[in-house]
Amino acid sequence: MSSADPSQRIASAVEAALADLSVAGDAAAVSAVANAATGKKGSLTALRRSLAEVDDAERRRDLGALLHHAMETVDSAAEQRRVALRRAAIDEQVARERWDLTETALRSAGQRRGRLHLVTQATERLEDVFVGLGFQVAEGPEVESDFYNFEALNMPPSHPARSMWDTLFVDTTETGSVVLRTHTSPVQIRVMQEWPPPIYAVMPGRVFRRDTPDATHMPVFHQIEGLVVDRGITFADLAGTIEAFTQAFFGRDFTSRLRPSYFPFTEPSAEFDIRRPDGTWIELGGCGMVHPSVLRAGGLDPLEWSGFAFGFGIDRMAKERHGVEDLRDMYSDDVRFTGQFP
Ligand code: FA5
Repeated sequence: MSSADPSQRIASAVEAALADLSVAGDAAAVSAVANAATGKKGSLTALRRSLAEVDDAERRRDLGALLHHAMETVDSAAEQRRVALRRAAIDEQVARERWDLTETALRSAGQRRGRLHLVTQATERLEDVFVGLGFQVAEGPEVESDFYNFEALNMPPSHPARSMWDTLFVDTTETGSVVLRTHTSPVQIRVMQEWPPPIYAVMPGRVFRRDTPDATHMPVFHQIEGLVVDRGITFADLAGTIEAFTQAFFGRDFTSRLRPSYFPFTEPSAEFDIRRPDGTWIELGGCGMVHPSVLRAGGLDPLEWSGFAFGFGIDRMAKERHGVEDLRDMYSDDVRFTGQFP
């Protein structure tokens, strides 16, 4: 060790590091100061390396202990500074986002205090659009039997298409006989069984799937089913209805397309996408001509009646309409998010 007074140099290095730490303004600055003292090329590390030059074994041991303590002092001061900065950042955020309900109540006295959820607003608007096109609104149960959710929709037990829906089963004595409905399509059967044709119906409601939440998926979400049964209904009626609906709901600068697809309960089947004004597409639902077996399950003669059906995801429609990037935001109940919408 070259200096005449190494313990003095250790003390000064610690003092300088502690002074710098006390004014370090963020985590990066704290790490830089700590590194300059105890890092690979740090001042204290250099002093420790030069201990080898001290001949007196006892003095070398004393200086080693002193250095060890000095490095610990700097590292622990750095950690304390990091904790203090984190705490200050949290305090600052809490102060910034403080929400005084008394102020809110006073400010909104005499004004509207709340609003319907974006998905409820979308559902009501969808109903309005379809009622305007001559449809009636129907509803069905959220807890369904296997018969309505699958079998009557042309999916007998062990049909591979059942795996298209990650089903949540209800625990009953007869395993697999009761499900949380995976789509609104079972309401097609219920409507056919109850209403004599011609049928022009939409059926909105909540559906359930074992889906992991992400920007476009929720395990609990909403669909609106459409069912038309009449004489001489063709695929052109389906395409025309979907285009008319797209423009009525999203505006004239949106358009729709149908892509060939497969659903066991429609034949032919298609996926329904809309094109946003920026030219990008998003899938909103499935549709097709009602399968003869499904008409029969609903008690109708497929030689006399034909029809089309569709099922759209309402949450995705609300997301598109309001330019929301992530479906999960719509369920976060965060006032900073909900407050943005009229
Ligand atoms: C069906 O559920 C069919 N029942 C639709 C149908 C009805 C086809 C009538 C033919 C005739 P699919 O699984 O593709 O199809 O879901 C329809 C729409 O629901 C999707 O396009 C999407 O908009 C929405 N959707 C599906 N899964 C989720 C989810 N986990 N979260 C949010 N929306 C979803």
